[in-house]
Amino acid sequence: MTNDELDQLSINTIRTLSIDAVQAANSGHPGTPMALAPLVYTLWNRVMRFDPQDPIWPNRDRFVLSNGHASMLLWSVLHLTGTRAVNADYEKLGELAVTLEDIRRFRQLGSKAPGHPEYHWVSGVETTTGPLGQGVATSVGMAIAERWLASRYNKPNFNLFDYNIYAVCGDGCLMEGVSSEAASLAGHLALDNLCWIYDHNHITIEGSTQITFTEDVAARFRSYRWNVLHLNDANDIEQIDRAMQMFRKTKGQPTLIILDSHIGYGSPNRHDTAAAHGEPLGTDEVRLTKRAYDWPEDSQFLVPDEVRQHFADSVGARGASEHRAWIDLFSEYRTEYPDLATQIDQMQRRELPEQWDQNLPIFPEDSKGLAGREASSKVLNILAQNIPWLLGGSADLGTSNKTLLTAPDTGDMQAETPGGRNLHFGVREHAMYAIVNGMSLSKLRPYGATFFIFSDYARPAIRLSALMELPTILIFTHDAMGDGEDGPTHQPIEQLASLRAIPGLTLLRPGDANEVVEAYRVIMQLRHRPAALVLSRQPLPTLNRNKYAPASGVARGAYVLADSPDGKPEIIIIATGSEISLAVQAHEKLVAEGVSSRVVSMPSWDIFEHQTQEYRDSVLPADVKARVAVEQASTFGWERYVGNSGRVIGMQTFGASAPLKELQKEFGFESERIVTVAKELLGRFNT
Ligand SMILES: Cc1ncc(C[n+]2csc(CCOP(=O)(O)OP(=O)(O)O)c2C)c(N)n1
Repeated sequence: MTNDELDQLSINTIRTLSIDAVQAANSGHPGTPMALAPLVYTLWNRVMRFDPQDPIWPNRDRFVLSNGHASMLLWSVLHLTGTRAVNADYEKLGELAVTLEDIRRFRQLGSKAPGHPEYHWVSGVETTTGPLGQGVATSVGMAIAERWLASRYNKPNFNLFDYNIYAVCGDGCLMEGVSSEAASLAGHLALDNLCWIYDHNHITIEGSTQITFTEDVAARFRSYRWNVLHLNDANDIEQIDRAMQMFRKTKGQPTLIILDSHIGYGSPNRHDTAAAHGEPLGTDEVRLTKRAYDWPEDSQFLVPDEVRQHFADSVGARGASEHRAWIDLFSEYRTEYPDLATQIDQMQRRELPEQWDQNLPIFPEDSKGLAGREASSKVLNILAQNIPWLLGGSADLGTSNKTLLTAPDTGDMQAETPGGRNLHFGVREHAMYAIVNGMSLSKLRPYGATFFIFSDYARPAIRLSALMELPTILIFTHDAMGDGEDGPTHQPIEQLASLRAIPGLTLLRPGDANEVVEAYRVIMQLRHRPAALVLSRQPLPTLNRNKYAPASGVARGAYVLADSPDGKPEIIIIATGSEISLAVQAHEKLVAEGVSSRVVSMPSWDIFEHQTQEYRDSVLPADVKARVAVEQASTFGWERYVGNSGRVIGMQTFGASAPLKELQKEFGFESERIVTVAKELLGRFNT
């Protein structure tokens, strides 16, 4: 068999596996895998540095399939390369990441060939994709991370990090705003390790892009300062190969390759968008298509032995030898730079350096207190000194979010200083969290910050962080009505409830400076969960922890902060964040009046839900039915803790523009109100 024939056979194997899998599942998109098989084949077989025996080797090239609906492309190459599985502890397992049986069971429960690429589910998947635009935006974070790692850890004669990031996308990805935000930043940062390949097929689900998307994409990307290449034949693998070489030679700019293609290439019905896009081809057309590919018409899930061998001889052999060379290089590096090597090891396993929490502050009692964001700034700067790979920034609100690192060895990240640890994301919240995801996938410990209200702008990326089980850190300040005069557009109401609804996201709303410290202590130890830290803009009194329970209770999600002298409360006041001090004031008044009151500080529902039933019952005894929850946000969801006979002091409407004091009065966030509600519940107050 000639090399050309082997190329073609391999490409058609990817195509027919995709066709058969979609047909068997009776759902999925066969058209795009058929058209992009030559691209993916060329990238993997000729270009990418990837060792199928160890798909998490740190210096591998990254492949992101941003048009995740074409997942069969990825399942095919992971299978054909014989990529091995790893587990959540980054241990290599002997088995295949994707078996032929998985492909036969494409999109079925338990299959390692699910509908879309899923990071924590299938080894070899670099990031979860499917919501269009996320993959390409995330790839920018991967590119930032590579530049950062190279800048921090490469030494003369030790090019430990020099990998590239390839992301494939379609019209959908480039229509989504998040890709524009991310591309703009990638151009600004001159990320020349980043290559997006745009499948330019003029088709989305509703039909021709003539009805929706007629802009000049090339001109747009040139204006973002990208290098733009145009290929007119998606089947010409030599052309694709040359374009990849040009990308690798291009310095100071990311590259966009616009690849003209025809969806469902080879299918007789290829201009019927429904058939080629969102639906299986149907048995008759499958046969005709296989005939057009010169493929045995009756075969199913056929993988010729030569094709497996060919993948092993090309990407497999190349990856293995490059990986071996890297291991040797790293072991010499370890001798010369043991501390840096240890850092790399720890980072790869998502472990923390020893003494990562040394010098964390303890804040003394202070009735005037400290804003949540100020306490956060102090803690973050200390953690940044202890954890060299902790880095991040804000979407243009760093001075308000107080996330700027001022410690030595931080500095700004810009194109010419890629090792900086203060990122400037610009006013791009959505891309910021997608980029944070990409950095976390690269094993850095990134945070992103903005006002809490703008979490809405970033929710799809936050959701993916949770789905991927990434330990990202989302810092949100201005958590309630603290920015009073800015008014209802800036006052979060439903954001706490809505982020609490995301499975796998740990949300913490600390109530004073010491709770902020403890919240960070919890967050830093998370290895497989994102955390949202929700902080106040305004000062919050720092509680006297000799009088009240220690803030270490934060680690349990909720704890008894103040109790009735006999430990047998008749009423429980549950509060979070800025409402903690109100709850404590109300408690003191109630106790003075002879009411047995308890205050529960509940910074994290999520963590509390993970405690034993026994602990939860000890904090919220079932027989105490008189309960008041106080939180300056939507009351939605608090029923679960106050029960049918409890009350919630919260928000039923949007806020308003006025000084905070007036808003607190207007909306009833005053200790007197809590006292009144408590007495009403106990039937001791005649309303
Ligand atoms: C954010 C988002 N919106 C909508 C969809 C549903 N969807 C899946 S594929 C697709 C069309 C994408 O078109 P294109 O990117 O051109 O891919 P191609 O037609 O080339 O496969 C849409 C709208 C999605 N996956 N994500």
